[in-house]
Amino acid sequence: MQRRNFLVAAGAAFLTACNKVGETETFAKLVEGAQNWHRGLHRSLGGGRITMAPEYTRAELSPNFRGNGSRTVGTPEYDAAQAEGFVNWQLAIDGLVENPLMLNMEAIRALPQRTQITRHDCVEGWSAIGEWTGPQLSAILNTAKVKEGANFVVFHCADNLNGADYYESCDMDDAFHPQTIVAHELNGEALPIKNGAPLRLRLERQLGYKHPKFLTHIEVVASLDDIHGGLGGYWEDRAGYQWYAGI
Ligand SMILES: Nc1nc2c(c(=O)[nH]1)N[C@H]1C(S)=C(S)[C@@H](COP(=O)(O)O)O[C@H]1N2
Ligand SMILES: [Mo]
Repeated sequence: MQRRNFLVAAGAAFLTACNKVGETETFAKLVEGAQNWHRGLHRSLGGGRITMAPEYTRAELSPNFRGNGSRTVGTPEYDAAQAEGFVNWQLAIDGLVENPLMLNMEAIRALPQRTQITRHDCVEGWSAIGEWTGPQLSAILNTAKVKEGANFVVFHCADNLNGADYYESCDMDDAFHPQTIVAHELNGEALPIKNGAPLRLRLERQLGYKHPKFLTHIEVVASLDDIHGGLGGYWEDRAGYQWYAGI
């Protein structure tokens, strides 16, 4: 699979483009969601360009995908959840949505799945190629039905790193991007602890710190001002990292 950039000129062209990346099933839902979210419809059908992150082959997989930052959550609750294979792990979706959701792992796995082989680039100067599987965030958001006025999606995590809860956020373009998935598998296996078990976001057009691990709660908001330090992410609040970390 090579890099694909495509120009979206009309609904038909969008459908073709979606078929190419295997999005047939979610296309109807994507349009439905975009209609709920008028800015999305405008951008996707009004001549905007959807840029895909490069995808790779299995031959290019890194033999070992390292764990960075929090390599576990390290609480008794997390250890207990791990001991039972995360069967009772819950992902909450709320905020500016009509139908707040509480999804367990079975529900996450029951959604249409996307698998993608991508390169992860950390600002600390290392990269790794991994194969990630999980539902598209768009499918989850369309089920929850995003309300008008939503501008950002916030991702809350179970881990506390040096005294602060890890969290991240993205705009609605990235939230509804086809490659933005809630991954529960790496290289065909359940997500390892060090890589964020049981759920971590893949936000493929941005740097490593924008891929929150140990996901517990997805919150749709109008503004990031009142979330933790107000700058949209753990590293943004603490170290001045860019909120939009495009690669
Ligand atoms: N919850 C949580 N998510 C996180 C981090 C973290 O410390 N906690 N570190 C980030 C950083 S800086 C990177 S590079 C990647 C590392 O992902 P990996 O452990 O799968 O290599 O996770 C990101 N997501
Ligand atoms: Mo990183």
